[in-house]
Amino acid sequence: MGPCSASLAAAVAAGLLLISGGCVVAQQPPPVAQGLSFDFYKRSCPKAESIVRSFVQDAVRRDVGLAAGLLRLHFHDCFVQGCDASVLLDGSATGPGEKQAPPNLTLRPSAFKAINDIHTRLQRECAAAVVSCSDVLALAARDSVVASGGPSYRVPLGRRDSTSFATQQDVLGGLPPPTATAPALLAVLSKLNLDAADLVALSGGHTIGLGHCTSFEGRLFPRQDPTLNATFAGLLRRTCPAMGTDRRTALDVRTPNKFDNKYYVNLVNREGLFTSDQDLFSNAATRDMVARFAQSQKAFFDQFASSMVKMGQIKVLTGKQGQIRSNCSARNNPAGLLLPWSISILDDQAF
Ligand code: HEM
Ligand SMILES: *[C@@H]1O[C@H](CO)[C@@H](O)[C@H](O)[C@H]1NC(C)=O
Ligand SMILES: *[C@@H]1O[C@H](CO)[C@@H](O)[C@H](O)[C@H]1NC(C)=O
Ligand SMILES: CC(=O)N[C@H]1CO[C@H](CO)[C@@H](O)[C@@H]1O
Repeated sequence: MGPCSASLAAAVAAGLLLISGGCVVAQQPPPVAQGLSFDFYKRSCPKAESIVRSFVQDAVRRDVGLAAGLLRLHFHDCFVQGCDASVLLDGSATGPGEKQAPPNLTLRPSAFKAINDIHTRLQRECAAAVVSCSDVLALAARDSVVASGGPSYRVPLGRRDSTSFATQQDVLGGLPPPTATAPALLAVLSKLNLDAADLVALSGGHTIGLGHCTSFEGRLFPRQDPTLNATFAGLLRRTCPAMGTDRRTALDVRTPNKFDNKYYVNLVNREGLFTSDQDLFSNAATRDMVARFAQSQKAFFDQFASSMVKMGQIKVLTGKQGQIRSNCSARNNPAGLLLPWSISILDDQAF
């Protein structure tokens, strides 16, 4: 058995193939974090993956924008305090939580609702509190990519949900703004053990979905960003005629609802919507990879699949850490802990 057949076996096992010069080589699959596994719910909830998949397929058929909403929700979850479903929590112990921080103002309410609906369905199918909300986020993101025409990949499972809130500071520190340049983005990602290939591929998530004028108006007003394709800038000005316009436009001007490599074709044509997108082509460290993905959808899909598995394992809680929430929007009521309302109940009983 030569090196090609050995790597073929590994590649088939990982579900990732890369044809190169007649020899099939494996795109090195990212390692699976300790405590996670591909068959985590095999016994406790064997239908978990198919339930999420059919829900997402149906829901995206009805509302194509939901796919973008679910993909972005998983990204925001993972970049803030790790993939622990903290993004789903309403409020916090001391005031507004992760959901209420500025970058989250534009997360789609329909995506939060879909996660809760899927989780409720899973609780009905399997025992309560078996499948974590963070695993539902990871699966729903993958199935949204597939439902939009993108690559499939296997998702390691077994994440547990946070018992602690992320603060607004955590959100602002974890999520780079759309005005960030490539070096700034690389710095943010390197803290999460993600590299330049991960940055370029994951940014390709902007091949679907919408952005508000306020996220890129600095490239139009007061002066037009000279790196913006002038024809494209004219188009944007029709949607966003002045600062502060409350409207949205496609992130991918060519194929707004299809998960494909056109995002990179846009960048080559200087039609990236955000500075954080366009600078990937302006910057020498990432430019060649953008050009490669613009040429080869397969190269993009292979790297995207691998980078999503990496992103999906950022600071995961496993084993006895965290909890499995029974309501994705709220932490479980810790048994024996006196909450303000339980004290008042005791008061009523003349405690
Ligand atoms: C690299 C840094 C990133 C920055 C600076 C960034 C920034 C943004 C901004 C500003 C928006 C639009 C918000 C609005 O105006 O409504 C957006 C939307 C979106 N982002 Fe990112 N993003 C980044 C990475 C990612 C990653 C890694 C993914 C997923 C793999 C992703 C997926 C999405 C999707 C799908 C949307 C559209 C959401 C919708 O239509 O509801 N982004 N992003
Ligand atoms: C601007 O966009 C148009 C339309 O996609 C394209 O034909 C043209 O080459 C672009 N210009 C530059 C300088 O990239
Ligand atoms: C889940 O928790 C949220 C936030 O506390 C609450 O508003 C909602 O009613 C809960 N849902 C269910 C089904 O109990
Ligand atoms: C989707 C979501 O929860 N959005 C919230 C973001 O924060 C604002 C301001 O606090 C809330 O009003 C939204 O409901």
